[in-house]
Amino acid sequence: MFVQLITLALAALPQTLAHGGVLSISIGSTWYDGWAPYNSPVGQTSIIRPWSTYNPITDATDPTISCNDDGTSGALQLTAPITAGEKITAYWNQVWPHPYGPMLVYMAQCPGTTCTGVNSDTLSWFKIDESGLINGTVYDGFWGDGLMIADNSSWTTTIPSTIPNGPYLIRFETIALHSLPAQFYPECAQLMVSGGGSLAPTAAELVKFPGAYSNTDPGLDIDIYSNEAQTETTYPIPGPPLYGTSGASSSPSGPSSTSVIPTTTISSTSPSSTPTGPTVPEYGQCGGIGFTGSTVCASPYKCNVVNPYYSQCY
Ligand SMILES: *[C@@H]1O[C@H](CO)[C@@H](O)[C@H](O)[C@H]1NC(C)=O
Ligand SMILES: *[C@@H]1O[C@H](CO)[C@@H](O)[C@H](O)[C@H]1NC(C)=O
Ligand SMILES: [Cu+2]
Repeated sequence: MFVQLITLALAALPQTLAHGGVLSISIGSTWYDGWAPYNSPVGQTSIIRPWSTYNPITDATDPTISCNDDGTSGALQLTAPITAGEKITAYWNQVWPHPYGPMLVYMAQCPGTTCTGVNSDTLSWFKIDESGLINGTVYDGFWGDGLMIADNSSWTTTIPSTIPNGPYLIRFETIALHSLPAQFYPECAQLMVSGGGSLAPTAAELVKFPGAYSNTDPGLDIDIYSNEAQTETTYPIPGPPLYGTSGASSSPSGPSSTSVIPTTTISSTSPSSTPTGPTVPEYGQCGGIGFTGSTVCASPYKCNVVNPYYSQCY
């Protein structure tokens, strides 16, 4: 009997260890302890919104998909100050177990003067960072999730320097594709942004959670172990276009268009000229540290910096 119980306990353990979430955050040299989902919520103080389970969300329309909970703030909810243009790092469980799938970071501005008391399901989110299939094939390639694991199971992103000042939620998400349905692991934190700009997200860049994803999206309904996956080298990252890439910058060659091209967009040097080398298809890699391939995107796509290791055509 005793042996059986131990066996049961050991059998149950890996399931818990196989999942998790964002356990802490750092901004510059300031460390913020996270929410502890398996402790009593009473007395917990964190900039991270309460979240309730290490288990993944597998239904893209689940009401908990905004922040892995019912959307409410904590009783003693904290907010971290951050300057637009500053970096913020989220830390997952060590070592994060799922290397296949994309990393995504969203923000949502809250109405009024604070996000405390604002349900995350009511907000409009824009994507500030994403990393999908970095190289190789869908079947055995290197993904954003793998980069997160390689970087101490953490993800560092930069608050866009152009977003308006105010209270925001930031939503860090890792999506795991090793089984279907896809597994969503989102957690959120409250920020107060200062030193920002005046480039509001466009309507095309804003989404709701739930709403942004469907389990039938090409990037979610994907069998990475299929025969096709073994030759597929592009991957459509779920969700809306990145903040700053649609709207203002889509009106080409207007008299003042150069002044509104966001800093995260690298225009190819001569967008309308015939490329001299091989071109990179939509969602293909076109730059990044250590990248030696073509940096010319097939028309009409542009090369966008996703992170220092990865630029992508879209
Ligand atoms: C894929 O990208 C990662 C991260 O940049 C790099 O470490 C790895 O060597 C690359 N692999 C190939 C086959 O290019
Ligand atoms: C790696 O992450 C842990 C938190 O999971 C943190 O305590 C540690 O300082 C990090 N190490 C480095 C080198 O950043
Ligand atoms: Cu898991």
